[in-house]
Amino acid sequence: MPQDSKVGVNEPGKNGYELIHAKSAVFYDRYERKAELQHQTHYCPGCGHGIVHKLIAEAIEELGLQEKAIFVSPVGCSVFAYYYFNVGNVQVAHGRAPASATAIKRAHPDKIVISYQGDGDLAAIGTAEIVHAANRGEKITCFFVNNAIYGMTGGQMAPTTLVGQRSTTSPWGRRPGNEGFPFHVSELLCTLEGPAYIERVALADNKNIMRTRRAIRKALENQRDGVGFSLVEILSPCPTIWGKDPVEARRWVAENMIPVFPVNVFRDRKPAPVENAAVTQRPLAEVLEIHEKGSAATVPQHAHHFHELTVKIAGFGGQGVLLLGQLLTEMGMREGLEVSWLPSYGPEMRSGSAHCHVCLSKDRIGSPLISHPDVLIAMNEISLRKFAAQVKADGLILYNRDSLPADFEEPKARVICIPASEIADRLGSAKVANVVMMGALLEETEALSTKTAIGVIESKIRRVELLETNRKALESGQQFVDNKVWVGAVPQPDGFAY
Ligand SMILES: Cc1ncc(C[n+]2csc(CCOP(=O)(O)OP(=O)(O)O)c2C)c(N)n1
Ligand code: SF4
Repeated sequence: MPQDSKVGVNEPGKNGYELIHAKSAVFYDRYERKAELQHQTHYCPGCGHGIVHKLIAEAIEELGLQEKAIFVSPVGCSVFAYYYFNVGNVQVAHGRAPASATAIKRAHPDKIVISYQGDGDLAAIGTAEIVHAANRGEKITCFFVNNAIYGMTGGQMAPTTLVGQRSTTSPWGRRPGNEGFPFHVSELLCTLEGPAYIERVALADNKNIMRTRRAIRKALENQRDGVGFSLVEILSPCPTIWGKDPVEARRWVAENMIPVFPVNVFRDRKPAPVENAAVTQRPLAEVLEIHEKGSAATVPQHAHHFHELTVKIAGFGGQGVLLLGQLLTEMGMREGLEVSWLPSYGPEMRSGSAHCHVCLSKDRIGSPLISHPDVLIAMNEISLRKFAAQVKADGLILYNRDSLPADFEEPKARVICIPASEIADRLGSAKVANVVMMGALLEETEALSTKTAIGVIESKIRRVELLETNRKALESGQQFVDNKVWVGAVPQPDGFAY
């Protein structure tokens, strides 16, 4: 089905936040095929994906689900599924469709959420996602296209590759002693309590295609009727990688795949009683404490002198670098700004180096990645040396020491040295050095209000004595900047420097 060029609308949020249903600019507005290719897909001749697409599209149409359906596209040859289904479309990372579909379905229980995956996607990189979504009995529908190979990447062995079947990574043919046995997804999922319906079908001949058609329809009806997790495994030809013509490939499904992966209804039952004990669902906005734009909670009480303020916070894991970023984003959100927070840390998180990018903006934020921040908060020397040169020339660096390292070439950006860790120690908790820095940032930039900062801190910290230390830390950072000035400048009586 062609994709409508205008799928996006900005509608005021019914649940207390703004919903933006718009296609990312990286996608074609309309995917037009040349006149002679109007009735073709990008799939190879004889590929099973095209047939499965047609059967799913027919079922969606016949069941009247088009307006409700959300298709979660995988990584694999069917990566362009969103060009063929004129429904809601979400493209997800390799193997992650069941996890994303879970989130979408839970946020929108009235929608029909379809996870579409190949065998490399579902049974290799995405094994955990499908097993746990099935085990939780998520009320989604999964279509699992098993063509016994990685098609898109040129024919590597998949978990479902048959014993003796050649692939680029098993040129000798799959040997169980080396590569293990073909992986039986339907049988495996059938050991779990969660699934409501599991059937394996095959695109082996017309009779089997009709059976596939019925299974696909049933799996969608199940979701429409609120029945639990449904999965249809479809044995599917991949003529190109198998090195066969379309007719031979279909025959190969019948003669070689079905004996190993028997077609069967493995599970067909209504949800177990325990599933009926409804879990209370709260609206997403309420869980995330998101307030409707323009509501009293988000109307800025503070004048923001910037259009966009970008901050990079860097230091050791354990210095509260990531938390400081989260606090600033939360504050921005409470003051009605668009915000983003992007963390980055090594496998060692605690004690390893960590940094995060924070963006506060009056406009929607295109990318959370910040190459040249307005402000760098460097909690240690390594971070200063690593990131100082990235800061904009008219930017600001807050450095967690009382002076710059002797051999450090002063950057173009202004620098304020604040012994935040020492101040925090004096206050009785090394952990609040990040809040000292927050105080310094607020005082120097006036980007966000102190009142909001205190509100956010109060909502995050329950222990009274800790709360007091944090309040003092914020105040100390502010006072420090008030009384001190940046390196190399001449202090003035009013505390400002020129
Ligand atoms: C994280 C990640 N790892 C690896 C890849 C490369 N990759 C793209 S498609 C694919 C396998 C697809 O095979 P399958 O799911 O069987 O789908 P098919 O192409 O056969 O329909 C792989 C490994 C990727 N895109 N992303
Ligand atoms: S490589 Fe295989 S799975 Fe991919 S489009 Fe071609 S036939 Fe289909």
